[in-house]
Amino acid sequence: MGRFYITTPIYYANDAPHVGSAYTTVNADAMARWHRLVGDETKFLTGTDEHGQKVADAAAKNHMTPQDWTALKSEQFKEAWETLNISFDDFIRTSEPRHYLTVQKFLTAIYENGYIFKDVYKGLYCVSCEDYYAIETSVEGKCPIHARDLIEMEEENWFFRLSAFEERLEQHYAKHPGFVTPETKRNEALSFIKGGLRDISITRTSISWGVPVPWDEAHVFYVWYDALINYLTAIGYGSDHDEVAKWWPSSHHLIGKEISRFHCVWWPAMCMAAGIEPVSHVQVHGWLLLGGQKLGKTMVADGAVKLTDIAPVELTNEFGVDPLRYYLLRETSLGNDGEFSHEGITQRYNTDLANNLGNLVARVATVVASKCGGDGPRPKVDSTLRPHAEVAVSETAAAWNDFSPQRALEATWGLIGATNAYLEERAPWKMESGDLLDAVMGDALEAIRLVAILATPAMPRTCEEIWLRIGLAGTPSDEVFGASTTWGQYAATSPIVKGDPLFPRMKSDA
Ligand code: ME8
Repeated sequence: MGRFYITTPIYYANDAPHVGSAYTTVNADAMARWHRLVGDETKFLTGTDEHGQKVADAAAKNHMTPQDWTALKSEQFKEAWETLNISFDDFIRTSEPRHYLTVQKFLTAIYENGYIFKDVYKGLYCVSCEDYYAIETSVEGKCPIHARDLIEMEEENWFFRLSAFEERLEQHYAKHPGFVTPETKRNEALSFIKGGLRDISITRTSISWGVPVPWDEAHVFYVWYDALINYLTAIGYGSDHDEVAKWWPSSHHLIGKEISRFHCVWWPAMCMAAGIEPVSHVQVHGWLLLGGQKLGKTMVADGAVKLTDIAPVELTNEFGVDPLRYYLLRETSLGNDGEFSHEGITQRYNTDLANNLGNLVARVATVVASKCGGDGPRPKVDSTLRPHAEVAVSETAAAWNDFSPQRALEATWGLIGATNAYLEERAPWKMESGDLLDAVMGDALEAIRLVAILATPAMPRTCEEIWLRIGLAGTPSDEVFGASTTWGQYAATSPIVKGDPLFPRMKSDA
């Protein structure tokens, strides 16, 4: 049994959640569920990033205090995640006292180690990114990500001596080849480091909504500097229930590619400066796009899309929770960008879920209920389906372990396809009741049992439903993976239930 600590970025509490934030959260959830399924001690953290100019502006615009505003917004995130059946173990809000304590302890350690100094900062700032841009990286004076005007800022700030960590970061990357995946993102981060690092301003006096700097109360920490530390707050860094030694060596940050510089360059350097090891792994993913652009709240604000078209709760009303989860995990390989569309979800739904999985469960249940006396027969030890099942189990497991939900689901759906083909060839619906028919149906039921275990991280409720329908007790998550996934264990404890279609077909113009 291993350990697995997975985190999502903490989402800005300036607006409502959307399908882009759901993308990361569903992926992290599926990975957490996979690790729980294989028996790993697992901790899954998500939360909201509540400080900074952007959140303070949103609160002011809505005539609320930042405290009341962020309380409201963090509830909206929690509600969305509950709707999507997200199994987080902890939800952190950066305005919580436990986070203030950790931030102040962690940054005081860096200060005392001599890596923080005072200087004047002048530069162009994007409030949407909460980040400075050099003139060269701006696009005609606008932010390259949000295409918004950059604001000129000049402040006396405390700085972090990032430049002192170039060599140590390079050494860390060399020593830990899997530190950042996929490799393209690792190479990008590494070449950024090799290009030379500039010291960074880490405090602000222009706003008061932030964590106060303990050695200079006129300043608050810059939002990114407090935000990154959330990953340590949740495991009790510096508190009397400190579990850093327990979780940090098995820690994984799942993040979108636009925040990789913060996580793959600044964050490991901050950890080194504070005297702790960096996080063990950063998994970078690509973007959901709409019309080729990064889908997000800025698009809603600019009127390019309605929030209801990209709000997770609206989408689950339209497609169902598990179909949306499936689509987000299956459609694009983690690391690449992918175009998001209602047509795309409908197509996946009709093909993979209604035609392949739903149809398999329905046809097996119908034949067993009408021709096998209702109870599912046992599988054959030497079934021709067995090698397909063995490949599916090992490839699905390898892919989940490798942070590749798309490949995992492809492998699981390979077994669904093989089982449908097996049934087509034998046409049990035309066979007479008897041993021959029982043998075919036992094999198909065993394949369905295995699919229900393998697809659990992606579609937990559907898999529980399938489990019940094929007459098994408990849930697929009660099983001990490995022991439960060897061929031949299907043994019903109750009669097969036909039930309504799991995925009624949708009109393709839905
Ligand atoms: O950046 N496609 O918060 P944020 C895929 N608070 N993922 C997307 C996406 C899209 N179109 N849009 C958003 C912040 N995401 C900081 C993080 S962490 C210490 C601080 C996901 O609300 C993706 O994971 O802007 C991205 O990195 C994150 O939401 C950004 O969320």
